[in-house]
Amino acid sequence: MTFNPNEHQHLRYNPLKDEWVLVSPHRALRPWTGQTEKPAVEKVPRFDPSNPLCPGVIRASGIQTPKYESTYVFTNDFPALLEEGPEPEHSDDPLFQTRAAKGTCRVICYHPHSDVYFTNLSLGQVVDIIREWINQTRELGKRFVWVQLFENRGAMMGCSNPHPHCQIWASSFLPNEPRIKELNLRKYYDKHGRPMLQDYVKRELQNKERIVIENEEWIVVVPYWAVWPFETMVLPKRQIQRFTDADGAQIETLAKTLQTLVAKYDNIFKCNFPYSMGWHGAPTGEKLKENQAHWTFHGLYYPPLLRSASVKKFMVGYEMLAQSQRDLTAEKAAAVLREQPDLRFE
Ligand code: H2U
Repeated sequence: MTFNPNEHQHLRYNPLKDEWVLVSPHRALRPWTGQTEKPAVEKVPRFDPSNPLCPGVIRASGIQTPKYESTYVFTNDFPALLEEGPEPEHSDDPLFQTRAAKGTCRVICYHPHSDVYFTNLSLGQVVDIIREWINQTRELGKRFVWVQLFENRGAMMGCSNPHPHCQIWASSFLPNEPRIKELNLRKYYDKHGRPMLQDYVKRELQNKERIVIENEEWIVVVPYWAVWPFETMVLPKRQIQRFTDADGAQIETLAKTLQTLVAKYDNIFKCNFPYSMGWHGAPTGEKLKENQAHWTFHGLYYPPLLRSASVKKFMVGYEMLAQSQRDLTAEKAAAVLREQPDLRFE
């Protein structure tokens, strides 16, 4: 028998994380008798007087959310990171190391209406959201080494509020994911003299198998080393290191790209496809002055759904104790996404 990656077990390497994923395509047809979760309630009222993210409603802090008309940004009333506070003593004890942590957490409301999202907003309104993402990244990036913009979509991903919004946590330290990515991107650049993710874009463009969306400025791929069933990466065709480097053409095209990507996701199981998404670019703060040629700005979508609107992949057992494993190959997942219509089902 000759090896066929769509049928036979194998390992794939993630050069960004220096991690392996076990791919077991032969398991894809096994019967399922596990948990099924009710799809999240889809209908959300346009305005809910008890929702603190809606215009004019009083938040937990006692502050009134203003009657905003486009995007609206406020400091999280329950922030995980504060700008000021007592610092622990720096400890290099090999078993009990400690470092100081400072930062700030903000919430970005995308629009005053609760019943809108990328797929039913106009292109201009999505551009406004992206411009807000960039402005926040620029402003916080002056003071903080890492600015993490992320969105949890859907209750399945722990989103506590149905109003369209994302979060931004800026920190005085590099969190684990970017810290490890930084090391591996630098190692690749030092060895090959080119940014890893620009090489990766070129290779994916030649191969085409894992491409979900391609336009003049961006590609969306299910990465070769994907762990989540329908995980995707959004990558620029023209090298930029940070969100703040994106020009008008890249921003406009990104708006369209994200509208299409969300529509394709929602079309797979005819639901509001849950995910955590976010953006990674070169570190900021004191790193703004350093050469960051090894970094390529990119987006990451991590959706948990596996085989229906209610059946998610659990990262448990072998994943927790050994390493990530998937049944559906990245190529099959990309084909499923690619074949979905560009417009949302309703
Ligand atoms: P998620 O649903 O994505 O977790 O985000 C909602 C955020 O909004 C959450 O972090 C904040 C919560 O702390 N929030 C406020 O800051 N003030 C409020 O009055 C309600 C929610």
